[in-house]
Amino acid sequence: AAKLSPEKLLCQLRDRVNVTMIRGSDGPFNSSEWQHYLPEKSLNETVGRLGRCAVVSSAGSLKSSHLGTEIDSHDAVLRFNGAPVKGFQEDVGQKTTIRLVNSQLVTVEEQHFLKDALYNTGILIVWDPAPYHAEIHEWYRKPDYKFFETYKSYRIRHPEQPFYILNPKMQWQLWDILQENSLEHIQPNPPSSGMLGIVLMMTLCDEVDVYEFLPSKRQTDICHYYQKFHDRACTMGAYHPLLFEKNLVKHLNQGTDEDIYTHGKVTLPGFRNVHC
Ligand code: NCC
Repeated sequence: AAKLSPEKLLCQLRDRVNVTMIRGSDGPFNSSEWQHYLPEKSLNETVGRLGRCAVVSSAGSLKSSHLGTEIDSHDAVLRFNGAPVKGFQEDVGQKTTIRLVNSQLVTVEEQHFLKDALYNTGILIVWDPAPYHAEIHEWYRKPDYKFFETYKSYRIRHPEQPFYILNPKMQWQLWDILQENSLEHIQPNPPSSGMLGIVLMMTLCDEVDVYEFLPSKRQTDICHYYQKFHDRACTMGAYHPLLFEKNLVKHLNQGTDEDIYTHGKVTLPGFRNVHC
């Protein structure tokens, strides 16, 4: 399998990865049991048209990066899971426009998720690993984590905060493209929150700067910038096909290698600026 050119690859991503949120009109969410839980406005209506966006990975290499001001200069900032800003502004900034969380966090860390003020800023989006190319109904009956009840509890506590459920179709549409563009066989696990978030922002923004997804000279075995925990798998991947994701993002980078080395920064075009 020969790798596609960056231009062709961008077209594939634009045309084959359908980034949508579950709407109240989508079965099985159109039942009385779900009435009023899903946001009425679409994500597009909620965020509007975004110019320059930043995606901030949770990597340990953000530590001592002093990237905070640069990150906050973007029109919108995407963060992941429990990644904090308080106490870390200097390195990661303080703006949070969207927070993408996995369903494991929402269920296993339920009490934190429902009570920690960290989650009350910006737009929340939750995603859950679905079976390969499963129909929404099949996934709904057997989600990887049973996060639906906690989702509803959160919506009752914070009815004004936009909180979406990512349509699980996109994870496998994206995985297929990852597989087609790598020489090795990839284990059939969904992409990481990081990769899902990058493609999400490419659909919403004119331009996307991604920080420390491709590690800079500060690369470290420390998993997160906010914890003392060491694990190489955080950067290289274990469950998620992280290494393949990073190769793909490197291939698409429109910035310089110098920017990767010094800032851990990759620049990608938004899909509305991709012409096929
Ligand atoms: O660690 P996590 O990821 O929350 O990180 C978010 C995204 O940042 C990128 N990353 C992170 C660390 C690192 N050293 N290098 C990186 O490039 C990755 O793209 C990653 O996706 C996840 O993807 O949802 C993940 O979530 C955690 C965990 O569930 C949450 O933090 C909630 O506690 C997973 N860890 C475990 O299950 C132990 C992780 O595997 C994937």
